[in-house]
Amino acid sequence: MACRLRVDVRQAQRDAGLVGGVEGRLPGGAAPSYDVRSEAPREAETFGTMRSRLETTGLLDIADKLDAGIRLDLDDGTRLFACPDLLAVGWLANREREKRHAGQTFFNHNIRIEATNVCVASCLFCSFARLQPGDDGAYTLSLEEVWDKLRARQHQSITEVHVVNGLHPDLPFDYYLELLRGLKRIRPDVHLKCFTAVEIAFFADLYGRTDEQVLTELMAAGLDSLPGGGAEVFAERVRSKLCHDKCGTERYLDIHRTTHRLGMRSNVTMLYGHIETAEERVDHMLRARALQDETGGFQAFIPLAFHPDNNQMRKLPAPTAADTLRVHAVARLMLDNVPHIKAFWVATGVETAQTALWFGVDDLDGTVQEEQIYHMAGARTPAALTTDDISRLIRVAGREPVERDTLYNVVSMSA
Ligand code: V47
Repeated sequence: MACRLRVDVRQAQRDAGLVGGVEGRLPGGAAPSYDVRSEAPREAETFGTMRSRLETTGLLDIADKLDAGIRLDLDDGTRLFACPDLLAVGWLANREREKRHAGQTFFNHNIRIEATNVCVASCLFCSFARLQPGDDGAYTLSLEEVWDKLRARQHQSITEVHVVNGLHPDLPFDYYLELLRGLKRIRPDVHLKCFTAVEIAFFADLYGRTDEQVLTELMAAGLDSLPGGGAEVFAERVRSKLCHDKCGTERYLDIHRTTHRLGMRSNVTMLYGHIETAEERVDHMLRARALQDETGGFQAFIPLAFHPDNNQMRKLPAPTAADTLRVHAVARLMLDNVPHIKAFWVATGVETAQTALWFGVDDLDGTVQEEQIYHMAGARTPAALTTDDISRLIRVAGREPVERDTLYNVVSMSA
């Protein structure tokens, strides 16, 4: 359906309640001014135009639901994915973003450590894992090598270390406990966001503990929160095809439930742009939303753009920028109870992440030094960004940079 883009300024002003009784006259008799210096008519114009545009694209009932604080459901979500008017979807998401955060855009100063890529799981999308310790490209860092990565950055004001590993069959549990203790010895103030729920499940099975025991022991050693990795797509159809031999959806969610009960925060991700349908994307978001209703422990939802290089799904094309913008926007609209929608710039590309700041996104992750999972899967994004780079990207996009720590305490507003 074609969009009606012509601006009916008078109708817009009437819709927005800005025009008094006399046709075409503002209260006091002044003719309406469309000068750039006059904000109210321009706002009214935007509002009225968007209402008619939403009506044309069939999204007006969704806009009304959002205004009334009524939650969107599976059908609403799939319609948002099907709607050809990407800007209308983005406009709705941006409204929700601005209600929560105005123009503020968060990021942190973090490094990534991937201590081993040896992994017993055979996820089709993964370019990072090596099945056996001796396989070409397989590596496992010694604890000293892990700690050296943080020591080498003593001069940097890093606030977070994000650790993600393969599922290594032979390392003792002590390796992970010591890894955390050592990082805290080097930088007691640094936040350790380590091990996906999939790794927690693997540790529990390998070392004969419950998920809760694993989490408790890791917390005692210095773990502060869990990253959102390993969620992929919750729908069983997709999960059984992509990653049948790792922790399933219910256990993933239950580990986050336990994490929150133990007092830690976590994130939740969604790997998109491969074989999943729009319904499965929305279903994924709804399952995350349901757990968030129970616990309130998720800080951010992070859509992760699939990268096809060097893995078993390499015949698939990578998701387009338009799809990326839409996924983030729909996430903002569906996940009314998750405070932050993060664009992981390493995966989306810097330019698309920057644009997404007007499509529901309020967080850009961080400096992400030393990332490998995406770069091995063909990401052409820089190896890292500085805090100055990120601040500039945000400012140039017309948003306000806020350096945060992992728990969203403000580190610096003038970053
Ligand atoms: O779980 C692996 C994904 C995840 C590919 O919590 C791939 O703040 C695309 O979870 N193409 C790990 N994605 C990264 C992760 C993450 C990233 C940023 C922030 C946070 C957070 C968490 O990377 C895996 C998997 O879903 N992944 N291979 C690939 N070829």
